[in-house]
Parts: sequence; C-alpha cells; structure tokens
Amino acid sequence: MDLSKRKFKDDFKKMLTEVYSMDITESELTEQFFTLGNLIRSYSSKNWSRTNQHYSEKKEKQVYYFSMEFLLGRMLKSNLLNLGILDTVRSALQDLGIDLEELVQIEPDPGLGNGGLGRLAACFIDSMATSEIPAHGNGIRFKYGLFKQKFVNGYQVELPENWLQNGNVWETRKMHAAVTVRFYGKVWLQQTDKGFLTPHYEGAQEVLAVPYDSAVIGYKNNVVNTLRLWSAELPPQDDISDYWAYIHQRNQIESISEVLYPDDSTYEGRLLRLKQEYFFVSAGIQSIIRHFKKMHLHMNHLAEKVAIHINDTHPALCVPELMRILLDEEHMDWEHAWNVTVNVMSYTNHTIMSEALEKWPIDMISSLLPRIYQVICEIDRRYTMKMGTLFEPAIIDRTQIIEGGHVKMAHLAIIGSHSINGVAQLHTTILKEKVLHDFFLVYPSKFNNKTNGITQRRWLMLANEPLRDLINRKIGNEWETMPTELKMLKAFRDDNETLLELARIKHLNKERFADYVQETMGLAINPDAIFDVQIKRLHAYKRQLMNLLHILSLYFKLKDNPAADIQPRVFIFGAKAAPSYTYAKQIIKLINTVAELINNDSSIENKLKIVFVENYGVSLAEKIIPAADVSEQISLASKEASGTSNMKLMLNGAITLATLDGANVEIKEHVGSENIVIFGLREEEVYQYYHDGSYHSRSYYENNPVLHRVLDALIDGTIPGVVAEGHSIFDSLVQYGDEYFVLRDFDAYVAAQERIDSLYRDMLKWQRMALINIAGAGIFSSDYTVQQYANQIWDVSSNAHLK
Ligand code: GL2
Repeated sequence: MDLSKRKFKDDFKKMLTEVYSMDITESELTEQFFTLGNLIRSYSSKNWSRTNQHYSEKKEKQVYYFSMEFLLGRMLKSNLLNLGILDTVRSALQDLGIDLEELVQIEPDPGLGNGGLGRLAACFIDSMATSEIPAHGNGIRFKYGLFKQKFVNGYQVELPENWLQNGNVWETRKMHAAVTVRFYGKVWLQQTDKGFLTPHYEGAQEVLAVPYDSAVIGYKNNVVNTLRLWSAELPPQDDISDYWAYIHQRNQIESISEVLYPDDSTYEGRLLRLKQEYFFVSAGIQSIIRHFKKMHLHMNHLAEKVAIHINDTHPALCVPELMRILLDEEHMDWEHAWNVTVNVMSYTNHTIMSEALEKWPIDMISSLLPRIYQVICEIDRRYTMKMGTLFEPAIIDRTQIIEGGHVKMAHLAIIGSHSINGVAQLHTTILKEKVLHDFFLVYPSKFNNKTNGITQRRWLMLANEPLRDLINRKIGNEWETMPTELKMLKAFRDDNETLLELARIKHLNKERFADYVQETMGLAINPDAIFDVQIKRLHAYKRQLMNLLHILSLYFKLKDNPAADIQPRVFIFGAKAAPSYTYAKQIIKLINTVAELINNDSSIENKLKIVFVENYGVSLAEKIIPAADVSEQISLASKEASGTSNMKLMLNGAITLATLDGANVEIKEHVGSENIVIFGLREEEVYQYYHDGSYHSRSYYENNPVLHRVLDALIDGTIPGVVAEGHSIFDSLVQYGDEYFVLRDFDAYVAAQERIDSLYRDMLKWQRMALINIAGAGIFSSDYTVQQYANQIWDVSSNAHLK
C-alpha cells in the first residue's frame, strides 16, 4: 500500500488520542503497540472485505486448512512487511521517538502449536495469501498456548502461557457466525413425512463455537485471507435455576478451548483431546456449509467449490462430520454424500512414529459422539465390503478403521480423502513402502509427495535484514516472491568481496545473539567460535543425546590435552519436552548439567560453551537462526518426516550436518554433497537392522574407548548431580538396546564433526558453502509448496488476480 511517513504519523497520533486519549509523550509501549496494531488492522480492512467479496462474487473454490495448531509467532512486523510499509513505519516511528523493535517485544508470541507441524501451518497461510490462493486456516483459539518452559536446577518446569491476558489485537470476535456443536446424548433415526431418515437427539450437551477471525495478509498483493480460530462457550440460557451448576457447566465447556495439548508426537487417550478435535472440525464444517449455501448450488457441487485439508490426523473427524451433515441435514443418499466427501477431503501425514497415529477407544467415541460413531461404523462396513472383494482378507484387516476396540484416525482420513501426502520424498516413500503399504496397495493413486517449505519472508527478510540487504544488492529482490531466483547468488561463489561480506553479516548476527545470551543468561560466548545449533522438540529420535555425547568427547579431549587443536565451539540447544515424556526431560537435565560443568571449567579456556535457551519458540528461533554456522539435523534416518528448521537454517547460510533423513536428502540434492556434511546410517540400513535384529549397542560401548569413557561419565560421578538421569540414560543406550542407534552412529558423527572443524578453518571456503546453501534454499519456500497443493490436490487456481 502507499503510505507516506507524514500520513502514518498523523494516523498514529490520531488513533492514540482516539483510543487512549493520550499524546505520544504520555503513552507507554503497550499503548503504542496496540495503537500500531489497530492501525495495521484499519489499513488492511478494506482489502480483507474486498478479498472476501471477490471470492463470493466470483464463486471461487475455497480451501480450508484444518489444523489443530497454528504456530504463528509475533505478527506485528510480518503484517507491516506484507503490507509493504515496514520501512516507512519504522522510520516514522523513529521520528516520533519510538523504537519499533521495542514495540515488537510487547506482542506476546502465541504458542498455538508444538513444533514443526504447527509452524508449517503458519508458513502455509502466509504463503497461500501471498500466492493468491483462496485459502483459510481453521483451528482452535486456545486460551493457553504451549507451556512456558523454565529451568529450575536444570530441570524443565512448565508454566502456563497466558498469551491472551492483555487481549489479542489481531482478532475479531464474530458472534453472528457462531455455531452449535453437540456432544453426548442418545441418537436414533426417524422417518420424516417426506420419507427422509433424520436423527433425533436426546440429552445432548450443546456447546457454542464462537469464531475469532484474524487477517492473513498477502505480501504486497492486496489479498487478505482469514484465519478462523474457534472458542468454546456455554450457549446463552434464559433462566439459570442453579447458579453453581451453571458455573460448573460453563467451566467444563470452556475447558474445550482452554489448553493446547502439549504433546508433540506421543498419544495419550484424553477425552478432552477428542472433544477438541470434534469441536473445531464440526464448527468449521458447519460454517463452510453455511457459506456454501449462500451460493445456491446443489450439495452435489460442493467439491467444485470447497476443498478441506486435514493436517495430520487431528482433524480426521472432518470425514464423518461432513457425511453427517450431507446425510442428516441435506438428505443426500450415502453414495452421493460419500462421493462428495472424498472429493472434498485431502490428508497430510506428518510422522511415521507409530505412537503418534491416533486411535480412540470405541467406548469413548461412541458415548461422546454417538452419531459420528454410527457414521464411522458405516464407512468402515462399506469399505470392508467393497474392498473385501478385491483384496486379501489380511489387507482388509490391517486397513480397517475400527479394529481392536479402537477407531483409527489415520485410516479414517485415508479412506475418506482423495489425496494422501507425505512431507518429504523419503517420508512419502516410507509411507508407501512400509508404514502405509497396505493402503498404497488399495489406493495407489491417492498417494503423493509434497515436500515441506518455509516462508522466506519471516525467516530471511524479517529475521535477517543484513543478509536480505546484501542479497538485494547483489541480485535484486525478485526472490521475495520467486525464491528460486536466489540461485543467481551462485554467480558470486568466487567473489571474495561477497564472501567476506557474508562472513561479516554472520559475525554481526552472532554478536547480537551473544549479547542476548549475555543479557538473559549471564553467559559470555565468543562470536568467533563455531555456533553449532540444534533447535527442535526434545525427542529421543532427534538424538540431542548424540550431540551431547560428542560434546563430552571434545571436553575430555581438552581435559587430556589442553593444547588440543580444536576450533572453539558454542553448542546451542533449544528444546521443549512434552511434560509427560520422562526420558526427554532427563536429557534436558543432563544437557543443563553438562553445560554447567563445561561452561565453568576454566581449564578448557572457553573453547567449548553450551547454551541451552529457555522456552524455545518462534521468537527465539528468529534470533538463533541468523547466527548459526552449523545446522544439526541428526535424527535417526527414517524417523524425521521432513524437518523444517533444516530449511530455515540453510536459508540463513548455516552448513547442514545431517543424516539422510527427511528433507535433508533433498537439501543434499540441491546443494551438492560438497556443500553439506552427511553421515550415519541410511534408512535402508536401519530397516535392515530391524529386519535381522543384529544391532547390539553394548558392543559399541565395550569396544569403542571414546564412547566408553563418555558413557561412563554419565554414571561415575564425573557429571555431578545426575545420578538418576545418568543411569537411566546409560541404561537406555547400553542395556536396553539403544532404540535410535545413537551408539551405532556415534563414530560417524564424530568424524562428521571433525570435518566441520576442518572446513571452518578455511573461511572463504566456508562462506562459499554458505552462499551455495542460501542460493539453493529457494526451492524450499512454502510459496512453492502451497502452489503444488493448490494445483495438484485442491484443484484451485493460485492466482486470484486481485491487484
Ligand atoms: C512433524 C514432523 O515430526 C516433522 O519432521 C515435520 O517437518 C513437521 C511438518 O511436516 O511435522 N510431525 C509432527 O507431529 N510434528 C512435526 O513437527 N509435531
């Protein structure tokens, strides 16, 4: 948008007076932040309604991305950037004596997601608006985001994250669009006068689902899509006979949208979780149908106007919920309703970890959602009947929805969707060949791959302005919306001036992060050291532990020989563990304790430091990633579906140190094996071990002296204060089989780290690698990912022509 500094200053002062009756000198940061937020809203509101109007008038097919999580991060700068007014506003505020960076800090970072999956959804809505795809997010307005992590004596402690405390400037409550969601009760089918079977409910609990909409602003294109998050409320009641019963009921209902389930991948049978899933699914689909009906088209045409995406299994109830509405409320016959449903739905699988494949006990689902359960039974019955004639019984048994007293959500999503995708090539191959092989036999054409992506706007243009400026000076700014144009940077691979400039920027970012660490943790780190970064949820398969064992090996090397020639390193960790995941929490305690030991040992002359940042999330990622030299992507091959921090880090010039897992495989293809450091078991070797059962971790402990010493340190008192944790972790590796092959990959990892050490010594060579990584990162933009979803899955145009 066109906005002069003068106009902005006038608007800002006017808004401050109107809302707070203050002038600038009286106002504090909070008032200034809300004033700016409200101004941004007013600047985007016209385009928001124009966009919706355009979609309605043109009867555009619309996409609804159903996701339990949207890990947005702070929106202030992102909205300014996308409106094209970031620099103007920053400079105008400066004239008014206000520092934009200080205002940014006022905004809470809404943690409405656990990790990669939730952040992917956030990147997608940004990219969908930018790519002019008529697509909206649909999720839950959790009152409390993911817990706030504190370390107390090295242990993770969880505190509530009350992000809504001071209100959310971006949202609008849309009471007129509220819908009712039903739980419990009894249901039976009755014939109406017109001959339809309609369900009758008795004793159902009714919950009011109230939507809160936020604008999703496309990058400089006038498109504004919608993120709709639902909040659970008690429906208004005329007479409240029992006040306390009323309060109790209200609390119970409001608890549905109270907390984000704090688990990244492990499954626990929680009734509340199932309620949450049905709640936002039912609310979302009812609202879609309401909207569709305004077009006055027959329901048979729904799939021409609506695509619903099921992001992981959490919203899999979309399938029976749409069926319920088509059958019970629209009186379609089963065949037509099913045809429409399958054409509308598509599903992404985000993990092969079997404990994350959700399943619900029949008792729970049938009492909470009686009608939905009937529909699921009928879907299952028809599936087994139809496919039973075509495939052998064992395949049908393994692919049924209801099995062993449980409803399997992935099976429901697969049977009820026309498309099933994995999130990286390797992951999709593993789905087809292993994890979902039976389904691949049944529905080969449904399977496809869509490698994840990230938005270069947040992760480069905003997070790393010095690098953005350098790139723009070298190759112009076309890459902002056509990110593969970053490849033009390759022309500078032998240009020492550019490489030195890259080095200077990295150093600057490292200094900034070092200042932050000094301020917040009181720890001095050296920006000349290698900044070696592993930021992701704490999970055994991601092998933060292997990283730590390597650090210990370096530490002992220096203890034995203080003159040992190693490049100084700062190992940076950011990770939350699910509160109930004991083993992960033990690893956190161990890392913190080793950090304490190493950081305070003056005999190693600051050659090693460990920084474990508290409460890792989007805002911290934005500080760490631009300062990273090394990107640790060291999961056991086959376990990380894709990973996305790998993409953000390469885009910022970090060198990837990786196993051939998830999207690392594709990163290697794009940058070439000389610009990435690969090590460790490959996926087929891992499966071979599973097959022949020949991995015996103890022999690695017994035969590898370095490993022996490092592992002994866990249990012999070398690391003080971790007796219980040390033994538990030692046993998991040596005694109980080392599920994720940490000891098997250790030597290869150490060798790979030595290679990093030696590469880093040649500064120009290192920067050349960094440059090639930045130049090759464009393909991993979520702009391309969503365009592929649009063209190949949703069948919508990725160009709404709103300009
Ligand atoms: C995840 C995968 O673990 C991760 O590899 C992937 O990049 C993201 C996004 O596709 O999805 N699956 C999952 O349940 N979480 C992830 O981060 N939480």
